[in-house]
Amino acid sequence: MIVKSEEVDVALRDGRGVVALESTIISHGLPRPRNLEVAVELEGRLRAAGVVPATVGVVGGVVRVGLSGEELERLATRDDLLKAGVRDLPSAVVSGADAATTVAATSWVAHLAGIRVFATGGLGGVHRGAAATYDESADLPTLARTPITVICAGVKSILDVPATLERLETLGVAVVGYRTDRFPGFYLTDSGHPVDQRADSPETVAAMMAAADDLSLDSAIIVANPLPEARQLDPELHERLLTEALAAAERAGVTGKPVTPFLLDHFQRASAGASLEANIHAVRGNVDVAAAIATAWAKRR
Ligand code: PSU
Ligand code: MN
Repeated sequence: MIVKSEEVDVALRDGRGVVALESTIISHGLPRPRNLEVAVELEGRLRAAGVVPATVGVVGGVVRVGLSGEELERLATRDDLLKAGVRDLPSAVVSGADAATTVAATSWVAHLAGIRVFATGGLGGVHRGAAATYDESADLPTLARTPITVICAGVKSILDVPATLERLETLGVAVVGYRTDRFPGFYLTDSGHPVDQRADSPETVAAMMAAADDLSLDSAIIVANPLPEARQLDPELHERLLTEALAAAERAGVTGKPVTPFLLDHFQRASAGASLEANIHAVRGNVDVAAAIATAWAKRR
């Protein structure tokens, strides 16, 4: 059901560092042709850091961990690609579909494959107005029951950030600031909210993972890694884009799964690419931290 690439399989058997990557960020989160370039670049960055990349996706109904260049290209260029959360996986398998996996589905599949570290851009979370719409990403409950360490730049500012932090607390998911006491705001260095756990080295994160195992916890650890201030989106521009994007989504009546891609796309077009550069920079930084954590984790074992 889950097929690992040869490279990933050998690395896991040899106890080498492996880092999972999601495919929704490629198919639905970044515009073409940048998306494929970034997907290839991220894999190269991990290899250069001495760890093996394991991009997760569904190709022709096969759930794959570690994609070939052709498979990556197929997921990056198909127009009608499904965005699969965990609940969508069985139907994608049975219908032989191609699908990109969200943070939730990627986490779950990586865990099943024996991978402990996963790098992405931003997590899904609680949407604004969720008290009325109930729109909360399945990323949250899935991370509550999946023992994986996810390195991200926080959650998109398009979400209700404090509500998302509350839900993570309720769900028992640890949120650790990486060299910071502030929860990052994805495009921004600081979301305006604190975190109460902190790690200053990859070894500390690996030690937390080991402690979580000793305590038989099966929830995820989120490592929140901020963009450096010099790379963040101008906070005033950010505020304006956010107001516009939310209004545009409401006018267009977008609800459900397309909400996140719609808002991200609006940000990218309205900022003439500035938000895209911040987004890509954040993912790169997360991949680098993930490589260091995966290496520290591999050394402990
Ligand atoms: N954050 C990004 N880019 C993305 C996403 C999040 O910076 O493309 C994707 C992730 O795959 C995440 C998903 O798991 O959006 C959440 O979607 P939803 O809100 O529909 O659960
Ligand atoms: Mn949703």
